[in-house]
Amino acid sequence: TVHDNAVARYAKKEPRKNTINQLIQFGKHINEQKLIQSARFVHQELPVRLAHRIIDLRSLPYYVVCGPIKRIYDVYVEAFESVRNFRKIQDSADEKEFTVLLKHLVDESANVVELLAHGLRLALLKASEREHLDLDSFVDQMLMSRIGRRMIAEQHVMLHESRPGFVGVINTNCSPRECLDIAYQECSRICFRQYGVTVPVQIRGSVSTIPYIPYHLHYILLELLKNAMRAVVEKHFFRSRTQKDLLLSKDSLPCIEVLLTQGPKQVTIRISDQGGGIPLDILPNVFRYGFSTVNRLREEQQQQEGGGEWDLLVQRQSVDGPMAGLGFGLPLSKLYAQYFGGSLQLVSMDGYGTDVYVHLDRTGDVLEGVEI
Ligand code: W6P
Repeated sequence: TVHDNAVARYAKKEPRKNTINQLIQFGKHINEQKLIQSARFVHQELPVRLAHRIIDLRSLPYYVVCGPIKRIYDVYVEAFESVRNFRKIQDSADEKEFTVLLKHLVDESANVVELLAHGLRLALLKASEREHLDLDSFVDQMLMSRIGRRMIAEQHVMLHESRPGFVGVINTNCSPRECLDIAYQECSRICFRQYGVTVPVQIRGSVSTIPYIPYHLHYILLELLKNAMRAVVEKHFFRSRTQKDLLLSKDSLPCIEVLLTQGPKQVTIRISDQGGGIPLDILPNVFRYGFSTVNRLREEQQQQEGGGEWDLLVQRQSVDGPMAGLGFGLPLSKLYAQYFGGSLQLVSMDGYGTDVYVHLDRTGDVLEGVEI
């Protein structure tokens, strides 16, 4: 068909990657001409990046690309076509219309992570009967690429708005400390709603600001704090209740300790909890997608034969609640950290607690979406 050729043609091109500093340099002192240039870049670049993912999706086994994953495929092909078929951007009117299209595409693909999670669990269930199936690097690639596509689309959209301290979605003086405080407040609220208790945090050290996309850092910190709080609460609060020990008071829950440090090139955020650590047999799997849920799902399916497997998966997701971790949140946080040249590492102290190290580049000179 026609778009098969187009996909192949675009997939021959390499994505054009930017650094944060290039994006800032381009986006500051924005004017109409630069907006047109920016739109032209996105117009050319999005189909290239989408084409690579469309090819990837086609290379998966047939039984994987059905249900939710087929829907992702359709969304990508439709996005590919609508961007590619947009007329050559010549003036501000074209640029404005193109920006509207980008906003639609960003909104329409909001549920892709969810679809991917459901599709993956289905695929792993099906595969377990036939073959060993490892989709981790595929999912890494899908999500890393998605972070990039959304970044360039949202960056263009946001270049229309001027916010103090921001160039598009980039905060030129993003404060890790401020981001931590905000994430902690939110996490504390979520935790209190779920468990009726919250875990105190103790923050040491200080760092200067970095050029960064606050949303990325917020996602990482919220996810890590949720995991840490959940571990601490479940170890120190519930266990003592079931053993009919004295109920621990809120104050006796061990703090989550956060250390902020910086060197010439990196900022480091270390988050330490005393939640008992991660059992050694599941430690190798904490960055694997959907691993922790597969067995649980299989049992559930055996109990509840009939009914669409889909509905079951969707329900399952919602009963886990907002504190549920170790599904997609941790590997996705790692990708966000790696996206602009950082990293995320986890060290478990068996029976005691977990340290997570988040390294972030502070130079702004690392290309987006570094190879993984
Ligand atoms: C745990 C498990 C985990 C994952 C990520 C971050 C912190 C923690 N703590 O027990």
